[in-house]
Order: sequence, then C-alpha cells, then structure tokens
Amino acid sequence: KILIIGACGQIGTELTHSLRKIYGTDNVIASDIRKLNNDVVNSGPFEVINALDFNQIEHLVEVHKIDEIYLMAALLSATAEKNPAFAWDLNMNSLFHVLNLAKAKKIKKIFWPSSIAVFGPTTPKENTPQYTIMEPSTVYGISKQSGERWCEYYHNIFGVDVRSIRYPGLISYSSPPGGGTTDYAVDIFHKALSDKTYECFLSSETKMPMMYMEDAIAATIQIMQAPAEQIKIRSSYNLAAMSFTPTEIAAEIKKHIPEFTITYEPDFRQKIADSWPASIDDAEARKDWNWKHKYDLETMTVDMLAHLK
Ligand code: VAH
Repeated sequence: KILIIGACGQIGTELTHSLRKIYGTDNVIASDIRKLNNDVVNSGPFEVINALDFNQIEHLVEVHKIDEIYLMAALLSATAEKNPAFAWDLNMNSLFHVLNLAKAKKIKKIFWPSSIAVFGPTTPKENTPQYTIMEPSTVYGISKQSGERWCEYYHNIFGVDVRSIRYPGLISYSSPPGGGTTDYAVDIFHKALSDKTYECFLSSETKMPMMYMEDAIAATIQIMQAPAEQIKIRSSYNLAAMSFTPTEIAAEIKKHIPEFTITYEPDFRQKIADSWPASIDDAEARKDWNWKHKYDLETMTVDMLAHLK
C-alpha cells in the first residue's frame, strides 16, 4: 500500500487522485497536517499526521501495511524565506524519518521531490546540466540540495530504494497558488478569469523552467514504476518541459481573453527567481527511464482555462 504525506499540497492533491486511479482508492492512504474539507480527504482513506513525528508515521506504516511513501510535505521557496528554521526542520527531518523507515526495512520504496531550486546564481543558466555547480541561495534550495545528498547516501550505504525528481515550476488548476516563486504562473490564470488583469510579482522577462502538473504526475509515477536498475541517479533527476517568461504566458492567455492585461511589480521573489536556471537539460531522465513531456505553453493554457472557467 501507498502513503502520501502532504496529500493536500499542490502536487499531493493530484498525485493522490492519480495513484488511487491506478492502485485503487483503498490502497492509497492520504495524509496531511490537517483534515481539510476537500475531495482528497473525502474521496478515500485519510489520516492527520505531523510529518515531523516519526512515531506517527511509523504507526501508520504498521496499521495500514504501507510499503511505499511519497513524501510531498515541504515549505516552498517564498514561504521558506519567511520561516527559515521551520523550513529546514520540516524539509529535512521529515525526509530522515522516511529514509530511516526504509533503512529499517519497514517500507520498500520512497519518492522524494527535489527542485530546480537546488541550482543557484553561479549555475549555468541555459540548459542547466544534470551535473554542474550547485550553490543554492534560498533556504528551500539548500534543504533540497541537502536532501538529495542524503537520498544518494542512504541508497549507496543502506540500499534504500529512494527516487527523486528536480521539478521545475508546476502549474495546475486543482489547487490554488501556494508559497512558490513560480506560482505567479498559476495565479495569472485565476486573475485573468476573475479580473481580466494580473499584477505580476516578477519582472516581465523572468524566464523559468515550467511544467504542467499532468506531466509532472506522469513523470513521478513513471520513475516509481521503472525497474530499479534503470534508476542510475539516486540524488535527483533534472526534468524539463518548457520555459517561458511572464510576457510569454500573458500573450498566450490574451489569445483566449483578448482584454487581459498584465502589470509588473517585482517583489522579494524576484531575487529567488533570478537565482534559478532559465532552462534545464533533462537528457538523463529521457535516456534512463524514457521520460518525455506532453504539454507546452499553448496546450497547457487551453487546458488550464478550460478547467478554471
Ligand atoms: C517554488 N514551485 O517556487 C516551487 C518550485 C522550482 C520552483 O520549487 O518554490
């Protein structure tokens, strides 16, 4: 059985639905820090747990006979800058708890999300390679880089089957924009429909790697279903689909909502965005477990607007 920790988050929400479709609702236990009244909670088994409480996680694993954990709980980049100590604690110690359960053979497999936030201002910005300089300058990025080191260590030393993806900015219609710096690309759709205008917290030419949530979920399930011998990288795989600027996504939305306008008021998140790559080289993921994306800016915009209308 599968346990998703952080099932009410941006990725967790969609991941829960997709995994339940594949493995059956009763075989996918959703959990989060609080019981929200949403369809993840109401559509199948749900438990309230604190990702920082080892005993709570261990108890769930025993009671539900869990053999795989998807650990999706974390503070994202912008939120983490406001709560550095808690962000480090949550992002790191929840990972140690899950890694140690696998080390003790209580579970068989782990998925842990990393991020393009592991790259920093000294990383080559275009077509950022799998192996390169990584000096993350955000609390979130530092925690994700450290987490990658520990995943690889637990695999090499204790044989833990942990798999990870460096997600780009993710865009989805099923959860509201969160504490991510890339979440302007989610909010812009909501505001385009409700207000016909959007005040963007990044400058117009801020180019970032992005991906539609459907692709991100497909990649997550693909890497977890791949035979272990195909997973050559046990830190975390670069993954890419598209890159665009606020100007470009605004122009795409205007094709559907001609009266839409955008203004720019960069805030503290500009510095975070400027520290990240503009585009990512994900050749290893495409080679090792034949990853390929489906959605580009045009098809994503059509799908987002269709679901949010
Ligand atoms: C964030 N959406 O903005 C996340 C992600 C690459 C960005 O890690 O913090």
